[in-house]
Amino acid sequence: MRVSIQGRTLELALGDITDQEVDAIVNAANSQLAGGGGVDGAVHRRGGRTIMADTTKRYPGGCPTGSAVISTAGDLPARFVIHAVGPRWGGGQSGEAKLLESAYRTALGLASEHGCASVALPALSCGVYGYPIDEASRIALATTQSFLEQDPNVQLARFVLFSEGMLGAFSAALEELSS
Ligand code: AR6
Repeated sequence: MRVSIQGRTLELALGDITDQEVDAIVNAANSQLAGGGGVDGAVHRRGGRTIMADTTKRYPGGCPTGSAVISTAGDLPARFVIHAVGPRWGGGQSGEAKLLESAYRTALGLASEHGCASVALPALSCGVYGYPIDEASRIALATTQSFLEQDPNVQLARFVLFSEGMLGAFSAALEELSS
């Protein structure tokens, strides 16, 4: 599914984010930038050691929840990896929605600052961090839509979802948002 936003494209795809041939892929990182499972595991496995070497050198203090940092993409087909730290779901009363929104907004802003025309994003916080998918998909898409409305550089934002179920949830949210 794909929508056009002032000539820019917001699309949904099923697949593995590490296969994406785009300028930047967004990683679902933790605040220590220590690596882990899910998207993070795949990024470091496929991208090789230079990604961790670069992030450790440039961001020794890690990255706060709700923010993002940028590194080399190592052996991945992308030019950059943007490590975004979404919140752990704790019931919804701990500012999770604002933190998830700012993780996406910061990641997209870094892509723009680095001249990226195309960005692939995962469903931040929807795996190990346990964020309810319906709520997370609405925040992810609304934040990206409003970013694309204002940003001059990013022409394509592609959410890469890992299962039919996730793709269905994101598709329903995107239909709701664009109706
Ligand atoms: N491509 C696209 N989506 C994927 C892939 C992939 N290769 N692998 C998993 N997903 P998660 P989080 C989906 O757990 O919830 C890590 O240990 C997955 O099905 O990667 O933000 C980090 O180090 C889910 O829908 O990220 C952190 O400690 C979504 O991507 C922590 O997990 C996000 O799942 C971050 O947890």
